[in-house]
Amino acid sequence: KYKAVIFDLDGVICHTDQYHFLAWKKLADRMGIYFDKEINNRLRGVSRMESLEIILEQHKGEPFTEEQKASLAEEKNGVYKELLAKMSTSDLSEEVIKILEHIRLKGLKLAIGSSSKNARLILNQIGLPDYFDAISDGNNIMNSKPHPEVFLKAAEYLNIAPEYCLVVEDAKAGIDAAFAAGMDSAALGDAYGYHKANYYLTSFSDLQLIIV
Ligand code: B16
Ligand code: MG
Repeated sequence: KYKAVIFDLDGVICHTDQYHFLAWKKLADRMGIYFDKEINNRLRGVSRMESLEIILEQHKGEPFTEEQKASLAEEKNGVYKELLAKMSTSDLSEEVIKILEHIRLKGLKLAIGSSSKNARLILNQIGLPDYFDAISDGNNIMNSKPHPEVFLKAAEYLNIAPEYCLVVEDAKAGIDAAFAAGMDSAALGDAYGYHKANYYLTSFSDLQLIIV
């Protein structure tokens, strides 16, 4: 049924979600703003500036100017990129490689659909710079998930209609985006059990049960 699989990056292909958490936590601590894993889950799939807005909901006091917000986001991204610089091929699991190869051997196209502006850097770090047939990321979209743009662009780059694409996501915002794009979706991690998904994956390997 499917002709392509579009993978979210952060929280699906690799665990940069941990690094996002650490970088936001560092910023929040410095500013004396409360931040925890539950708030962090709301940042999954959401753009950098929208993530900052969610974090600043806990800030009591004068609102920040757009300029101040841009500099806060830049500060977080600096810390995040220091963490990304330490990533290597060991941050890509054997399990993920095996399943990507399985899907490719079945003749399907593979793409990345990520809200991140650091997506290509991350793919380089984990040793997959040229692996995917298309990469749609934070640099080619105006609206981040739950808006469908990032996945519709991926389908367009692949030249495959949305109805033949399956999206793999760890974020509820990402499942909403797939749904809005008219694509089926498989949910894992934080999105597991979310009602808008078509499939639930207890592990990445469960994809083998869908792409047979
Ligand atoms: P950046 P994904 C998303 O990646 C992350 O889940 C989200 O937490 C982050 O804010 C967003 O990328 C933007 O990332 O600051 O690197 O541009 O899950 O869509 O692959
Ligand atoms: Mg994600």
